[in-house]
Amino acid sequence: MGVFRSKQELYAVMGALFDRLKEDPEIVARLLEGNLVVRFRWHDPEGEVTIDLRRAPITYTFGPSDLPVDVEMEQSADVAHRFWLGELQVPRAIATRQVIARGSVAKALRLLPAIRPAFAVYREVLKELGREDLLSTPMSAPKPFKARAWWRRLQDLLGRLRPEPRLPSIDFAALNRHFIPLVESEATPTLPSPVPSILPAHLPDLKREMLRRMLLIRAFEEHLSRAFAQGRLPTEAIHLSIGQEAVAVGACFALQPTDLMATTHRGHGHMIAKGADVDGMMAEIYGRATGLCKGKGGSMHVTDARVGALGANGIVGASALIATGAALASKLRGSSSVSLAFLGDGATNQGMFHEAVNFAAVFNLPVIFVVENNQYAEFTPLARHTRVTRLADRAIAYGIPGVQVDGNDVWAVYETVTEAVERARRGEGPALIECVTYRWCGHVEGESARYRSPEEIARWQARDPIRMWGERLQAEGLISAADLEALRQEAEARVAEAARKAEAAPLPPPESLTEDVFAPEPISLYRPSPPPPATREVTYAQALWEALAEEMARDPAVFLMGEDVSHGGYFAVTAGLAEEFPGRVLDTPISEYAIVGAAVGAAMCGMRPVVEILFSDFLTTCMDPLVNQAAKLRYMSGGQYALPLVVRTPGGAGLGMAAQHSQSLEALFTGIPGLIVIAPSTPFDAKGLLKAAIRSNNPVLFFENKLLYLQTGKIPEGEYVVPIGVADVKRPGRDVTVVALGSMVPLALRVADELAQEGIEVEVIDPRTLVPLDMATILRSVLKTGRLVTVEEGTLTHGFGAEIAARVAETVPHRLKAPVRRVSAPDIPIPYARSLEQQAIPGEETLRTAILSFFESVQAG
Ligand SMILES: Cc1ncc(C[n+]2csc(CCOP(=O)(O)OP(=O)(O)O)c2C)c(N)n1
Repeated sequence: MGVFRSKQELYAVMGALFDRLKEDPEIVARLLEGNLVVRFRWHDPEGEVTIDLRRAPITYTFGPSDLPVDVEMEQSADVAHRFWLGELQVPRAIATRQVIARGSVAKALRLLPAIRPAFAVYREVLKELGREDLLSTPMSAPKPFKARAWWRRLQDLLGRLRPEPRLPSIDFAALNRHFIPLVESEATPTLPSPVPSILPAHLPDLKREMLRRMLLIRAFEEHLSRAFAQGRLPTEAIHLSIGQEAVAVGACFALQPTDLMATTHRGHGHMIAKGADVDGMMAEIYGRATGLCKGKGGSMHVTDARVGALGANGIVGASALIATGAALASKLRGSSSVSLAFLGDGATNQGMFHEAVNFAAVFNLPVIFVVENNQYAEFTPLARHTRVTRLADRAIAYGIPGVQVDGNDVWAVYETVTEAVERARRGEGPALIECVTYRWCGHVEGESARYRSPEEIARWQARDPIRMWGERLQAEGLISAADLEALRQEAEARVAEAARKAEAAPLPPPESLTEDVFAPEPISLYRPSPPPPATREVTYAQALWEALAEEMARDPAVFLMGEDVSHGGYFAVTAGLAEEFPGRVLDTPISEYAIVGAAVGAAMCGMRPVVEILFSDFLTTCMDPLVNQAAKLRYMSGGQYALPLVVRTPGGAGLGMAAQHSQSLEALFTGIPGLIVIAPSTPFDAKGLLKAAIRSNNPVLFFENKLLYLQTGKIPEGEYVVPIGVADVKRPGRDVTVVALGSMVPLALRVADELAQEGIEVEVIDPRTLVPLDMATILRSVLKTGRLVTVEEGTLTHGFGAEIAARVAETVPHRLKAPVRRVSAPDIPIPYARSLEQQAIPGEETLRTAILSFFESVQAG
């Protein structure tokens, strides 16, 4: 028997208490807010009371009642007694099954603060009833910890009788495994040093070398054509440039080894002309470990950084942006190197091309755009993809020189490009050169489409650039017919040797699969360390400003670029930096492709661009440079390039800017391998993580929530960085884990503080870095609490919460006491009207309800 010896005694005490409570107007008013019918069931002794909190006066009935009950709590009379003494935390009692709750428990728990004054009343009632003994008597009921200890003992016993399957032990280090190599060295990865020029200075030799190189390209591609037809290449995408060799050789021979070149899917000729290693190229196209890109790029992406190549590229138009970025790097460094982009006639209809040329013109960059007009964009002839008959005229729109040249005349190409290169080297800016030529083969090997007449092909083959150049050299007396034949045989032998080596070379080792996704990073940027004391109060925006200023002062390779950044950008984050760092804060045209694309090119050349995309919604207008270039070029090049760039961008709703200026797109980008994604929530983290991001050797997408810009918080006085890939436990707690992103972190902390008043201890975790994710910290918390809520401003489906929930579920399915709750915006665009916008963004109430729902019984109703 416990504290109450009989049902009558229990009813007498509770009745006296309820009578007192229903006379207290303040308590009554608060209780009526619940609009509930509550039933308490007691056992030991058994009894029950139904209390109607729907209207005044409050009524209660001991024993059976027909009232429709909203919530029912079942417990021993001793537990009830401890509750009224104020000694019991109800949510924890529910969690430990001392109280069995059914129905609208979350709603009922909200009444807890209202009932708190009743604890004093209960003590008075006990005194009035002459039961002072119960105030001081040690409880006969087991205390919670004792109950748990008893439960554990029982489990042990049962376990011995019928051993439970053991949970697999958790490898926390494996949970945080990522593909970023961490090294002790702080050195910045650099491009390999350029190989010395192999171009002869003596003009007749140079002319002969042009012929040799064109023959080599022809032999190389003829071999690929045969190998493809025989099924010896591991690809369905081989784009040959047979018939266009004069463009490749004429243009590349106009460049120095330190000049840079970016090309397209049809880039074999350009690469060989620039001096790429033929064995390495062949092995790459055969998909071998000895390939220039270790078998990760293939024909469309082959590259050799040692010869100043910035890669072939599978995205039509991308080469223009990458070369522009390389030229920007050259200009910022005060270097004399020039860059050159090859692109097709079809690419001149690409937005990337137009943004690149305009950008290059505006900044007067040393870049040459060589449009290789081979008459077709895939199967569509020039006249059907543009009304511009002379593609060189496209230059007029951008105020730069545009020249058309016979692309089958290697000397004409060479002279024209040389002039443009010298002009660019003198600082006179970009030029566009249209080389009119023709491809003899299909767009892609194996092509069956018939869109060209045999007569048309024959007409162009009659102007074979190699034959024409050979005849000219013979006419100039520089070679004989026998020399020509010897050169042809030499080229074929060279290619045959490369093919033989490639076929004998090993396949890439399996372990190389996950290598080269990211460049090596200094381990210091990832190592958790105790944070320095934060003493100085600043806004989030000010913290970002300090990070930018400090890193610009620290590293001359860092520069800023974006729309109106010299004026501070839309949210004034960069204000004043242009004055402090003249020439290193660049206001760009409204060209998001160009902003990020040029950052990619500049980063490949060793700069550390930090660009601002005005609103994260506009990331959609630079998806290619981010997703296909920044995130992929290291991997596709087999680790030849590093891409140390940061894209800062404000996101989130709350400013009445509707669906195209309010999205939270963080989750979208976490599924792109090769990108680091960061979303800090405090000034401390914003500064420390932005500094780490700028020092990172990899592309970082840095989300800043607009509503946080004016939030204040303390930061340390001196130098610090916040480690990448390390989550922060913003508030410890035992009962529920809340993983909150960005703007949801302060909200989660407010809710956690409130719930603490009601006895629920919420642990709030801010991952800070979404990629790489510190899953170990999240999981350790979930193992402690057994309950997980994720809260994000983004939408539900495929949200970040989904990923966390899935990872927790697959790692510790049996440790969750209840299913994971996800709090997010609904799957809708963000609306304009303030009331609707507020409805869309997760608020405190939604989060609170999600947390409290854990304490509702599953047998509700
Ligand atoms: C952005 C993009 N759109 C479409 C394609 C598919 N595609 C590959 S090559 C090609 C034709 C490109 O024509 P052009 O620029 O004239 O170059 P060419 O193939 O003639 O060398 C197309 C449409 C692509 N790779 N990238």
